[in-house]
Formats: sequence, C-alpha cells, structure tokens
Amino acid sequence: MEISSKQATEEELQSYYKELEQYNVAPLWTAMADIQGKEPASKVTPYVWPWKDIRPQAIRASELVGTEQAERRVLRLMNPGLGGRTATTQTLFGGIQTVLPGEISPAHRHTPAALRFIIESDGGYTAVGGERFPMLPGDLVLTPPWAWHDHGNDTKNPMIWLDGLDLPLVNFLEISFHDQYSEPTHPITESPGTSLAKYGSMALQPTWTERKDEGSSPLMYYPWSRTREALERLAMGEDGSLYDGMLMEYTNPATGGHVMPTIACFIQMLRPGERTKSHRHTTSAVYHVVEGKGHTLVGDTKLDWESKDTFCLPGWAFHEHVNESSTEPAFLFSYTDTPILEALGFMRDEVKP
Ligand code: 1HN
Repeated sequence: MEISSKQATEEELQSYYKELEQYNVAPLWTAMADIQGKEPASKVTPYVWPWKDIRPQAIRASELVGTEQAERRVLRLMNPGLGGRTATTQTLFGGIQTVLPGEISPAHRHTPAALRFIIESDGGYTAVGGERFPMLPGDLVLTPPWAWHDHGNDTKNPMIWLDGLDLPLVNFLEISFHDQYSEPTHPITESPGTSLAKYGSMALQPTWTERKDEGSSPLMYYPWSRTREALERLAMGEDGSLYDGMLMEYTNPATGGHVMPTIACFIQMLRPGERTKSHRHTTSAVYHVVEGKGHTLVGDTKLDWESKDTFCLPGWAFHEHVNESSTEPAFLFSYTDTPILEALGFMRDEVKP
C-alpha cells in the first residue's frame, strides 16, 4: 500500500468542483489550510477603545435614546477583525453601558453570563437575583446565567460601566434565551450586603447554607476597596508572575474556581516600571485599565493604554504588558474564556523562546 497520486487537469478539477455544488458538497482538500492550520491564527484584531473617544459617545447615546427604547443602552465594542459580528474577541463581548440619573435598565434574564465592571459612578445599583449591589468605580458585579437583573441610577451623575458577556459563544451555540420581567424591576428579597457578608468575609462562610457548586459564584459583588487592598498587601511580600505580574483571580468561594461557567475574571497590578515577559495562551481576553498608563505589545502591535481604556487580546498571541510610570502602579481588570477552554481540554500556553 502506498499514498496514491492522480493527475487530473486543473480544468477537470474545476468542473468537478462546480458539479459538486448542486449537491451541497465541497472538497475538503481545497480548504485544508483554512480548516486545519498548524496553529490558531485568530481573526481577532488586538485593539484599544480609548476612554477619551468612547465616553463622549456613550453620553451622546444617552441624549439620543432612552432606556425604554434601548432596553440596554450599550455601545458594543466591535472587534475590527470580526466582520461586524457582535464580538470583542471570538468568544467574549464587551460593551459600554450608560444609565442617567433617575433611569433604570429594566429587569430581564438571559442565558448569557454577564459581568459589570464599573468605570464611572457615584453610586447606583445593579439588582441581581433579589439583592441590590452598589456600583462604584472598580467594583465587579456578576450576573450569572438566567438570574433576573436590573440596573438603576438613584444618583445625580451618569453611571457608565463595562459589560462583559459570553455572547459570541452563546450565539455560536444558538442557545440564547431571554425573558423580560413583567415589571421594570424585580423584587428585592435580600438586605443590602447579604452576599458579601455570607460569602465574602475572608474564608468564613455560614454553616447553615449548603456549600454546593451552583456553577456560578454565590458571591456576586467584589468591591474595589477590598480588591485593591488585596493586591497591595500581596505586593508587599510577593513578586508575582514573570508573565502576568501580580495577577489574582476573582474566585467562587464555594469551589475556589472561576466565578462563572464560561467567564473567568482577573485583576492585576503592574508595579512602577514593571515589564512582563512575553507569553501566549489559547484563551482570549478583554482588558480594562482601572488606573495607570502603559502599553501592551501583542505580536508586532503596540496597544497604548491609560486609565479607563478597554482593549482586547486574541487567543494564541504573544503579549507583554508594560507599566510606563516609574512611580505609580497600574491596575488591569480582565475577563477571559478560560472556563470554556478548560472544560473542553483546549488550554495551552507557551512562553516566548
Ligand atoms: C444585557 O442584557 C446587558 O443586562 C448588558 O445589562 C449588555 C449586551 C448584549 C446583550 C444583552 C444587561 C448586553 C446585554
């Protein structure tokens, strides 16, 4: 037995391929390179959405459209490499939502998992599954799949935040369900601070609630004051990772694992002047600059960023972060598709040789 070799002319082949079309069949061998590359070549473009450009447009949206018409007044962060898909990376969506004083984003629930990372706000809230969570700059609020949620601004200034969802994945799988609640807000059943008191008091947890894996974190609110303190305290005695600096994951206290079934959330501190070493992984990410000024090299692309900018990192792209300040730390929030890739056995990483 041997590998066979046939000598059809180009003309014969083209006519054969044409003939196949009527049967909705196509040869694999003409598309092999696209279907099965040697390694991933992401269509996702490394890209920065600068706050100085995006904030005025978010405010403009709030002058033009109400939350009743819009349901969610969100500017979608459209990856320029993804041909108009509602996607910031292959699997992750990022959007900028604005809620003006006195407005609410009405109650609904959906299968996509969502998170809010607050950029600008004097207060206001997101209610999730019967509890209201404050929304102050740097706070992270989770909205697990199928949880009722609404947002409200009872302050005097606009609230603007970053929405992170697994929307591209959910739409690819064609499993998007969505319900509108019968009222603008859903009933509040928990007193303020309940989730944080139960699940966010160091590692102390109540004994009378079952500690089982619900898929998503029972702690749904991670206030910035505690997050920042955790990083600063850790940085006193630790150097962190060569590749990620002082990178911490927001975890589900019931499992120690990722906060939601499809999305993992991280916060990282780059010390003054820190430059991480280059590596790459199959996971893709959306980053948000909480504080600081620097750049991220993604392959040959330099992404300059400063406070409140949002940028994205394609999967399997070498990247390194640089804090350009010699005196101030930089803080980067990020969310990734790590849980999906882990569940399916697709995690790989590599340091730059
Ligand atoms: C959504 O429901 C929210 O609940 C935010 O605030 C952004 C983007 C696409 C689809 C649904 C929210 C969204 C979204």
